Amino acid sequence: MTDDLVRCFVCVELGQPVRERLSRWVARFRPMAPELRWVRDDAYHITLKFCGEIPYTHLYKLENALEHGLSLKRIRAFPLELAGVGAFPGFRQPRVLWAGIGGEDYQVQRVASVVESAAVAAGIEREKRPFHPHVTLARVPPTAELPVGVLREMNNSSGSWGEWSVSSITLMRSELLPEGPRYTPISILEFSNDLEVQ
Ligand code: 2AM
Repeated sequence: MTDDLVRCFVCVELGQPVRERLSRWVARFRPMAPELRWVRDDAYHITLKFCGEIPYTHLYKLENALEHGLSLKRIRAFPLELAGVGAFPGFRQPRVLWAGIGGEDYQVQRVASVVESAAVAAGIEREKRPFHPHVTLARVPPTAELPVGVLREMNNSSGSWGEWSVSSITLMRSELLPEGPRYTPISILEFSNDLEVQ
């Protein structure tokens, strides 16, 4: 790895009460499945775009393109609900366990599409897979025996962790450390709260 590259992604951070409720719910299952790689609750987020390792010059371009895109598309604060659990690619052979979005997700889809365009404008490769908003809770190591009972219980007991107002997105640095990834905000891009002129 060279010094002038930065591994980063753009995400939505959770409202604190929602993060705490989710964390308390997850804490019930963690001791039942220590073989899973559980994400620390302070690292919970919804990834909008994973940029990979990019040169710092791209980072400045990305920040500018994000600001421009959010303003051009008139992105304003919107409510988002966190509800329900799921697994990638599915519960049969899960690799990732996640919490999902309740109700309509078109607002977050719209922000993700602004972010994708900004990233492409900044020279970052376009994502080919469809965007599926989620908060990763745990990863299942390939060698781990599947905690089928825990998965079933998680599935049966999940509900809504509440709603918060999304008023910004975060450009986050990710450092891969032996003890797990460390995420540090590089910049927080606030949505404009100008009133629409009727
Ligand atoms: P996830 O949201 O499903 O956990 C930082 O690594 C974030 O970027 C994670 O939240 C991760 O996925 C997401 N991400 C998306 N594509 C990735 C990739 N190819 N490698 C690493 N992280 C990726």
